[in-house]
Amino acid sequence: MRILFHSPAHKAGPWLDGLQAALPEAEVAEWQPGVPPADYAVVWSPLQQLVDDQPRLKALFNMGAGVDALLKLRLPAHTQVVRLDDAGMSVQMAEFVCQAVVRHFRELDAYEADMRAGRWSFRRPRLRAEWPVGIMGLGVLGARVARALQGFEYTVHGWSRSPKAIDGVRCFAGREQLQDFLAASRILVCLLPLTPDTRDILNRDTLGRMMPGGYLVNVARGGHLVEPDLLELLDRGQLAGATLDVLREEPPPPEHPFWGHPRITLTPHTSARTLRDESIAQIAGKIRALERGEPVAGVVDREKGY
Ligand code: NDP
Ligand code: OXD
Repeated sequence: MRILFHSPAHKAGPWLDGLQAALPEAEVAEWQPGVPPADYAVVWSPLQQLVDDQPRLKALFNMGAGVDALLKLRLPAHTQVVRLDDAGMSVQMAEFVCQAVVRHFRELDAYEADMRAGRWSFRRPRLRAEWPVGIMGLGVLGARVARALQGFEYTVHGWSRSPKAIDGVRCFAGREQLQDFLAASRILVCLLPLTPDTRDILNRDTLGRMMPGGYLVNVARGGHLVEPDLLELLDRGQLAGATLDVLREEPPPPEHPFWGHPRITLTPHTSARTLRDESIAQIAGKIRALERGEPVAGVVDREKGY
């Protein structure tokens, strides 16, 4: 069995060593144009050339949860696309979103500014019940985030494509319930996959339907947010601020208006990182299962796009 590795964003050496140690029966190599045909490839943002060069691949393992970059390629029908299924990401995402929500709700930025200015002053505590959190996407990550926020007794709503039942979470589903979901949310967390249905979903109209003075946390993909619309809503005071871990262009160009914006907290696509050991263990387990002819979790539905 031959396995290829390719990622412009990761150091190849440790991944190659780790995959080889986890699958000693396999021949593991870094992909180069023209290498012999392989059975599996472990990739992040691969080139079309890799797919075209490797027509016999049984599966492409994506080194992340979001497969939007991979699905832009022309892929043979017989090659399964398999996403990372948590692999240590959901706890990081829960931690990241909770800090963003808590930081805004508890006005920690304002306290920090006061302290820097030598001001020992208090603000009236906000009422938790007045800050319901809506989570767009109730999959592997969204469901874990919902659970974590419930631990701090926030009111949590969720929106997904198909109806869900999650203890203590008011669940909305489908476009027909999107407006009600937004109207019930004051903090909005985006954890949707980027698909033709969800591109630009955070825009003037949708964000404008949230409770007034709302707060946006986008930890999914930059393509979900219409960036000029966010600026307009911040200027109008319809939104109080945003935490953005993802942008349409990463990194953004120096002249991008989000750099240094007083009401936008930026992080460099780091809310839930791919953890090498967990990911290799998961991928190795799935390769062995596929070799035995067994189904594996995390196979992407190409029609749905996630
Ligand atoms: P999942 O595929 O497990 O869950 C996706 C959720 O979104 C599901 O609940 C799904 O609904 C819902 N959804 C999809 N399309 C629609 C739609 N058109 N309308 C309403 N709901 C929809 O994904 P994950 O939770 O694992 O990850 C979500 C995204 O987070 C990834 O695709 C990736 O883009 C991003 N991500 C970002 C990271 C970062 O570091 N910033 C790290 C990892 C992931 P249903 O349940 O009905 O199918
Ligand atoms: C992912 C990511 O999709 O890192 O896993 O964004």
